[in-house]
Amino acid sequence: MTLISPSRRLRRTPFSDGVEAAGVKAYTVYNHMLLPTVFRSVEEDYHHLKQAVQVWDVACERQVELRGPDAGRLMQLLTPRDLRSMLPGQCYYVPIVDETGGMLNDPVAVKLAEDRWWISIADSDLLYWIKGLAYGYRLDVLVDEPDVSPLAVQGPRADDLMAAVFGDAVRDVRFFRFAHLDFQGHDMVVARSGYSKQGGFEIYVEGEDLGMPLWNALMEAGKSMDVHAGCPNLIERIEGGLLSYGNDMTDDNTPHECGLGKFCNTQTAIGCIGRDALLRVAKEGPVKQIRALEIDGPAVPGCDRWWPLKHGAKTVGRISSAAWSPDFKTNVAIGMVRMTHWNDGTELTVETPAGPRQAKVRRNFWA
Ligand code: THG
Repeated sequence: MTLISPSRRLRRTPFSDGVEAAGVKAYTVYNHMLLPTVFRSVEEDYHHLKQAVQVWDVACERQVELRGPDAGRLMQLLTPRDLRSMLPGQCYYVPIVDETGGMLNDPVAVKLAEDRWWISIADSDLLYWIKGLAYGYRLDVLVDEPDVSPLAVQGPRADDLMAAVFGDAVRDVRFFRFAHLDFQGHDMVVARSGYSKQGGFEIYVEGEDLGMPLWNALMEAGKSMDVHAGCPNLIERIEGGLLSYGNDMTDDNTPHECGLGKFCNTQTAIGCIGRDALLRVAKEGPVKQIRALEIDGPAVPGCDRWWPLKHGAKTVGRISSAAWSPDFKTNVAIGMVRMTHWNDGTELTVETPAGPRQAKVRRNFWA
């Protein structure tokens, strides 16, 4: 792997100075923005995340803001999840699909008010799809990307660290809800959410001025809690079955293939784009689906292309994410497997760059 060339197109974040001072070792690019991937080592970061608390620069989880009388109508056009009972103060994980039922993104929708939403997007240029729909449907809504940068606090000690900075009220915020809390005289949206299974919060920081003051306040308050800079951890998110758009699924996949059928209410999400296509796959059922898999042998290399899953000479799927799990003492993986071979315990062969390996389909993820 070669170094990344800095440029104005590859956006820095309000927390980049802190990330650099903390000794970031590698970045990836996500929504045209820097996303740290390693601080000490992926394994050390993993153990620390499961034991203590980390502060993550996830500013690359960019917001698409919908503002105006038709914001709610546009939001329901975008997703097959039924939003009718969603209240301001709630966050929903929402599949976004195109007219064929193909996944365009899997963001977190944040309902700020009836007429104001943030869509906290995964790595695809969803802004243009949404702008196009708002224009084409002649909706009374403004669609833009505000300068809002999430900072995540994740790990078993996240409640204590957040309480030290935002006060004890943060402890009462429920999962996938948010509250408005004060930081140095500024109102911030603080949600109990985040891209790990260790628990924690996401602070939606508006503008860049408060980025480093907040980063520094968390680092200072967390000294006695062994706080460290961290980032979404490959091993932990595979164990937890958290999907990565562009890796584990693309616009070729329906939400049902991605195991996101539970976030679709295609019958009642009247008017959503892709409804007819999804009603068909929901009725028939998908013919391939995301599965957890175990890969035998020593640590596999990083998965930067799909690895074929074989049964004899026949290709029956592919692995899209894989890593050595120190806790489970095996390689944990996420793949897409054909129906004929997706049952728990099915033995397959995976063609890794390190040679063929035995792989076993698992019913559940590890977390
Ligand atoms: N937080 C915010 N924005 C994001 C992410 C995030 N944008 C990009 C990316 N992550 C979007 N993808 C996901 C994937 C999984 C989850 C959230 C965003 C997630 N899933 C939980 C699970 O599957 O267990 C909970 C889902 C639920 O029960 O509603 O949290 O992380 N702001």
